[in-house]
Amino acid sequence: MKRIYSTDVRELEDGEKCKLAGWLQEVKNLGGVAFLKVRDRMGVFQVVLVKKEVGDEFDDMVSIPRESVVEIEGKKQVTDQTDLGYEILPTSVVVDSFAEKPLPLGVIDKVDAEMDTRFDNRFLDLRKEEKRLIFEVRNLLLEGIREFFHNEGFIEINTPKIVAAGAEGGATLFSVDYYGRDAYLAQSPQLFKQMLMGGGLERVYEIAPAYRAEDFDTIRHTSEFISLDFEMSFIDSSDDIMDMTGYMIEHSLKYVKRKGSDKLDKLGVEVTVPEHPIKKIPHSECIEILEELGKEWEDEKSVDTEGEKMLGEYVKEKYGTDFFFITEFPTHLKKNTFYAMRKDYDPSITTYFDLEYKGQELVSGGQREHRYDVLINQMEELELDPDDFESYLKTFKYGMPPHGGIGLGLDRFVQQLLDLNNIREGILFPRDTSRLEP
Ligand code: AMO
Repeated sequence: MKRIYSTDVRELEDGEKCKLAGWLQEVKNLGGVAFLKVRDRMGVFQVVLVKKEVGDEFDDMVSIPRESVVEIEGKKQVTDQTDLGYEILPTSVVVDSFAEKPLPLGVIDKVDAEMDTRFDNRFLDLRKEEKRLIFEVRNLLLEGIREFFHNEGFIEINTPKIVAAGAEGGATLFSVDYYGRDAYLAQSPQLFKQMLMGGGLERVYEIAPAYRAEDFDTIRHTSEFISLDFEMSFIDSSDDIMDMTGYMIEHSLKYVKRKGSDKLDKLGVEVTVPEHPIKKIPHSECIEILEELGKEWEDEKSVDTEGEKMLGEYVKEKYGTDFFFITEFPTHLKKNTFYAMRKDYDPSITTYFDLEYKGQELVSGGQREHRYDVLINQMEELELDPDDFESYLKTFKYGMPPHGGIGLGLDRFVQQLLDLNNIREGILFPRDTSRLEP
């Protein structure tokens, strides 16, 4: 007999035979009768053991340790005593694998264990529905994003994650010994995306890991994150990139709402989709707003983590939205972005922007400088050696279209979407300053 899910049993007739399987969540032994609660991917079903009918095996069955994997064959019995509206009267209960006692982590405990214990035992942690659902929603988000790019004529690409030079500056590079040569883990696929614009691919996107040796632990940084990047050619300005970003966010959030409403309900999350066009606030104006809100700076005035939070609340209150762009980033604040196009009327301002979501940076991007001479000047100004970027720079010598793109932190998207208090909650196996296993 083929195994079916607990929810499929609803479709069966009263008394019909079926085979189910899952993890034994709980045993309630009342003496003459016992109830086994078994959990599969879809929910929890109840198996009724009547001692008179089961015979000698009854005692073995009621002593199967919690979280063992069991297969049950039997027949459906309609009842109003369980949420699913039925229970199973078994003809056989087979243990596929016994769970050791005690469990390092309680699966049905109401109170969560420490984060470290949970991540050390992630396989058990994920047996909790509210943890597993995060990844079901994350999957829907990815489906929605891919559907959007497909509709818009983008192709999905894969670029190297072992690279010769950093795209985002030296401070957060992870070194790799590459057959005796110096190499690094890629911080961003940006330079490759740009080379593909030189290659005539015009519209590309990638969803892949990016690596940053962040030397501090925060609730929004990890050493390995999934970067969603797109790049497009023949743009008029960075407005085209912001529009595309906004439509992508809108499409993917609508997709999640449409396909995952039951999951969002269970997680108690309401998703709001941004209206077009997403509000744009120039960086200088953000500083003025923060000054009015009473923010104080120790160093130079910029939108720091505290500022982002304050602006997020301000925009939510004033415009009723979770999203806004910070535009026109000053050149000197985007230190490593030698590739950023600057405003023609004022080179101290770039065409670069961030997209903020619930008071946290989600996206960074802008229009790239595609003119070879200007690019070399900008590199020299930042004291970068063009020789280190030779294979990248070559692309600009032989015909490069105006282009731009973004990088979006997918894990942050999940974090903010589901109001998770830590980015790690939305990552299966997070990597940070202390965690390398599992
Ligand atoms: P940036 O460095 O701003 O831009 O990164 C883009 C987005 O990636 C996410 N992010 C992170 N998420 C988790 N942990 C981290 N350590 C981490 N670092 C970054 C953020 C951020 O907004 N090359 C540009 C993109 C481009 O212009 O195409 C870049 O990587 O959500």
